[in-house]
Amino acid sequence: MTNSSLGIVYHRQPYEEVDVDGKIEFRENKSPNGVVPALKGFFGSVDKGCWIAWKQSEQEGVANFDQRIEIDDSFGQYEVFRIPMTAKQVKSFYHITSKEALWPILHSFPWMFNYDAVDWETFRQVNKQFADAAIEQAADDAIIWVHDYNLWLVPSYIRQKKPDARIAFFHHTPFPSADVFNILPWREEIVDSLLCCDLLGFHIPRYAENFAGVARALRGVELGERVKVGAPFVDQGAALSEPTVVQNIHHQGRTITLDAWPIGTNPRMINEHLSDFDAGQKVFEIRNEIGNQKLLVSVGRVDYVKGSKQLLEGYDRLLTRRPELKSKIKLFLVCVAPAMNTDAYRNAQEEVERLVGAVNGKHGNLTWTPIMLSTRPVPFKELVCYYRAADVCWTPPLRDGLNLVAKEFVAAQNGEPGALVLSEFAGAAAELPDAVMTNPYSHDDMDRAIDLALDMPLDERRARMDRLRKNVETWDVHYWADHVMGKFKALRQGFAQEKANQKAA
Ligand code: GDG
Repeated sequence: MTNSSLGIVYHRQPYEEVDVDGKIEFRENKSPNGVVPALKGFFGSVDKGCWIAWKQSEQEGVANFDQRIEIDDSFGQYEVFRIPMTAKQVKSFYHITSKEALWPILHSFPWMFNYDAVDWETFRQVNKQFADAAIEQAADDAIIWVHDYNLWLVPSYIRQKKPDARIAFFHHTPFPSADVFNILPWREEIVDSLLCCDLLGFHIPRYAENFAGVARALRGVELGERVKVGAPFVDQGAALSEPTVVQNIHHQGRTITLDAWPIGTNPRMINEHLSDFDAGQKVFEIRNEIGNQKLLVSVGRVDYVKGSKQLLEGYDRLLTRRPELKSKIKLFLVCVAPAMNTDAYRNAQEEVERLVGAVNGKHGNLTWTPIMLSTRPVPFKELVCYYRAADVCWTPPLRDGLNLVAKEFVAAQNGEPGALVLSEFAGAAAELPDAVMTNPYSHDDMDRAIDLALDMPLDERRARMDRLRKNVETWDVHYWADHVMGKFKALRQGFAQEKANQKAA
């Protein structure tokens, strides 16, 4: 039994395991971007931290590896507790239930919802294993911070065994409206579990409001104070804007704090990479190779929610509508193939490859290829060079919790006058109003937005990028971390007060 003061419950391990001559070494992730480093950063501010994740094993419930390991890296010292899970459990819990049933609902794609393959009992069991591990690792007054929808049931299992636990939860995805969320046949069990939390975090006010609506419809919870939405959010007029947001929910004698605050990126780290001699060379090489063409970049995982199909169709229309752009423009598309071997993801990848082939075949010639596609991950240090060299970053997800790529592009431009074309349905749109907004569901609007970005006068591009950069630099990953730590502090104070009141009574 350990006694961590912060337990992060996230399904993936926070490092890379490398086999060096038969000995396993734990190394920091090669990509210093995304969610994992943002979360590891919290270990620098607590006495003792622990991370709970799963690791594949041969036999159910039996670990053929050390379950608990100590990590000492640039983020600090912390423990990692690994839950053994068989390939069959991972397939059922993650690839099927999480990705084929829950993900499409969260992203408002109900027609992709695959109910028949779901084994809810396995989903429950896996969530219970995570809850048990968290209870075992965490000190009595620890904050247990659970991440994302694949661990939705963890809070209720913790609360059942440890009624006075301090539980926080963060959603990285959108939270849909009740009309869509209620398609889930397990909706009550999920909402009851989320109502076991003390703090529920979302990227933007719209998602917090959607959750409040679901909880009110299903459980008749009482909504607490509503406040006006302020910086960094757009409070009206945008697809994801909300003028006010509810602060807390009261249910069965407990108060659940709702928090809407978006993760940021790390502009300092990005610009440190870019100030390396090698990075400078790479940016120079990219620009040299591109010559007088305009470079468009688009980066993301292969996923039907990310809008790659809409992007490629838009690019095809652009080259058809404006043939004078041929040989004057190039799209670098990073669409990393998923490890998942499910129909939906295989189809999405095949579609991207087919469309890229079709556009290159239709518009390209011996000396000019309109699209350069990478389905392999590009090392982050190289990726930021493309962000810096690009004229336009085209990010048209149909739905996205936030979208860190948009913020990374802005950070990497560091004063260069590139244009960001961003879907109105990415959470980041609620805090980056100076992007060229686009509605990926409308051909006309996609066409308007890419034309606007390509033809925008330098002064306007510069002015927009300056404002975008100010937002991204102000509301960065450190700001997010301080914000969350502030919420944790308030939670701890609330608990201490409650205990004092109980004692006095
Ligand atoms: C989920 C939510 C939410 C991508 N290709 C490469 C690469 N990446 C990195 C990017 C960025 C990260 O992956 C992607 O982050 P996003 O936020 O864009 O999207 P998701 O992976 O879907 O993340 C999302 C996020 O959680 C945080 O809460 O914003 O809405 O879906 O950091 O740079 N990195 C490298 N090579 C690549 O080829 N090295």
